[in-house]
Amino acid sequence: MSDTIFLLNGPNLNLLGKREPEIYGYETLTDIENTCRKHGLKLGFNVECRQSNFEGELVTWIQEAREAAAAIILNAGAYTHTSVAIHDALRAFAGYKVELHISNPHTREKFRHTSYVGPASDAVIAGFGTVGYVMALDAVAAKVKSSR
Ligand code: CA2
Repeated sequence: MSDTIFLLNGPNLNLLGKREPEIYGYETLTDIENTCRKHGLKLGFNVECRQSNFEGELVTWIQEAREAAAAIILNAGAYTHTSVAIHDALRAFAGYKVELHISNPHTREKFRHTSYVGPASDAVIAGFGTVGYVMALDAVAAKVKSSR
């Protein structure tokens, strides 16, 4: 089984740390990705970090994970609430899948209360700020190791 975990971030998450710190915190996406790569190595995993503002690119990466990754951690950003294409791609991935959010969408506007990612995922982590990325890695690593 692959020792790689895909950490995928969707639209606008490249702006982390640069706007709306009261919601999303002060860490940049580069900070988060560096932390996750380092933490992943300690857990025995290579963490492949990618961000895209394009729905189709995220779909292509989820498809690529079928051959290249044991698990996917996905913060699909606003596509969480709209994308049947991402839902379908996740359904076709047999490994472990986590829906991740920095904020808790359920405490926010009503349009954020629907997720197309959650029903195609094994677990959801939301509302812990950027610490949630490390929490997701710990949980996914434990799950993948226990399934071997
Ligand atoms: O809480 C999350 O992680 C979200 O996935 C973030 C998305 C939002 O649409 C989801 O409902 C919840 C938005 C990401 C936008 O990120 C920004 C970061 C800094 C400045 C502006 C946007």
